[in-house]
Amino acid sequence: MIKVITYGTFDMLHYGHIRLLERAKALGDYLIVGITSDDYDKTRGKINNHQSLMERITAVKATGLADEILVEEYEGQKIDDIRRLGADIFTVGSDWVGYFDYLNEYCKVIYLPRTEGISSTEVRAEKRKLRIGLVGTAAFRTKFINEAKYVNGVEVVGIYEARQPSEPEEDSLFYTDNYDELLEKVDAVYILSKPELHYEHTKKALSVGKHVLCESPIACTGKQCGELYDLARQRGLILMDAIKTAYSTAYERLLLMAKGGKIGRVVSIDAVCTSLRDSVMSEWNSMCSWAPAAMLPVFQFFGVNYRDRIFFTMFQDRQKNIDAYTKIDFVYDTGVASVKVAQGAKAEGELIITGTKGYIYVPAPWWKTDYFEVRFENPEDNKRFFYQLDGEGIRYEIVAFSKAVESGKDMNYVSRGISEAIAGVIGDFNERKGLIEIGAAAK
Ligand code: C2G
Repeated sequence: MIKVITYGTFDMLHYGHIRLLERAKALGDYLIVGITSDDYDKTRGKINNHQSLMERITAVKATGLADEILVEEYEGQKIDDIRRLGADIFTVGSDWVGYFDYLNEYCKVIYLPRTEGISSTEVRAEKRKLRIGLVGTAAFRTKFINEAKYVNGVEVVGIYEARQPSEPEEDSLFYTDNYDELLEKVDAVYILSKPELHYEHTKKALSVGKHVLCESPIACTGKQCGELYDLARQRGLILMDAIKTAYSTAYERLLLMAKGGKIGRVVSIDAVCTSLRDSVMSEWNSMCSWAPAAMLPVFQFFGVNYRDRIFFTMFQDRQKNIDAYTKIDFVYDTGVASVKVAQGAKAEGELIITGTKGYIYVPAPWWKTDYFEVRFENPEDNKRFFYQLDGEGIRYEIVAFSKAVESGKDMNYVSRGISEAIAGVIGDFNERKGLIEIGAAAK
């Protein structure tokens, strides 16, 4: 019996894939098909898959061409599989010519002519692109524009800001100082204006039927934030909180490990986010710049019903509500949390989750990490984890947003409850509720 093995993503299965599988099958008597896992595809830069692994497996199975299906999860697995399963022939489309010659050491390698004129990318592209408009000026606007280029089915088409930019980021983008004009030309907006404008910019977009991806805080009180989520739901629109940390695979996995009891019972979470910069110029104070990301692990692990919360703040400019440094202590029934955020001070930007059996350590900059460690009393038991993170997580955030818009289902990377809780903390800070001032303000 001649065993043939082939691999692929097989997203949005089309006749190019099927013809490959038919010819692969004809090379022998038994066809094994390896289908790439979502994680492995992310690692190799394929972030636009529309279908989950299970959907892709089901589609390949339905062709009746595969005698056996396996999941490809890591670089180099092909060698393991070929040896373990005794494959006689490895085959793949001619777009990979030369790439798999190294497998000749283990079995015969055959490249089959690729079917021209069809690809998963083209199938995905047939869907109308989601036109996104950017609202406001912020340092990371350019990052968003560049990251969106990696996402199929999405295009940034224009920018609204009160004053015309000195030099546009891209000639292809239209610029306007009229928000209504931008809203007429887009399907969705990404809001990165100064925090106190988020509520009105979001409300206006939702009111005219546009989906919203908004930098956190979405509003400056929990009540206003809830009102916006209600409006989005009533209008059948997506409102998503753009905390890029939530879209980092490493961050997601470390949280699952903490929840799964890997380090015992979690008693405290300590998060530090600092970056020395001119808050006044950027119009974002330390709290708005960093507290949403810093509070995310606290709220996602301990929840939002804390017993007590205290701010310790050193102001840079009290009148302008610019804090140079703020420490927030949360007290829960089952643990405590401390969040330190600063643009007028510098500290190690790490995240530590303390447990009764060990702890999770995420080195700086933890809020865009691809790496973390699980550490125990005996260092020999320590484990290290790495998960690819391209573009600081922004492109995955855009993928999640476009999928939510297409499916009409919020993927809940940042839940409504957490979004509201973040807005509530910002609101309490602005009203100085439970705030102890430290140090003398500059003025
Ligand atoms: N294919 C084809 N004709 C097309 C499109 C794809 O023959 N028009 C072939 C590809 O060459 C590949 C298989 O169909 O052999 C699956 O294609 P993809 O799902 O795009 O998989 P790919 O990313 O090419 O993964 O380790 C991964 C695999 O080796 C290939």
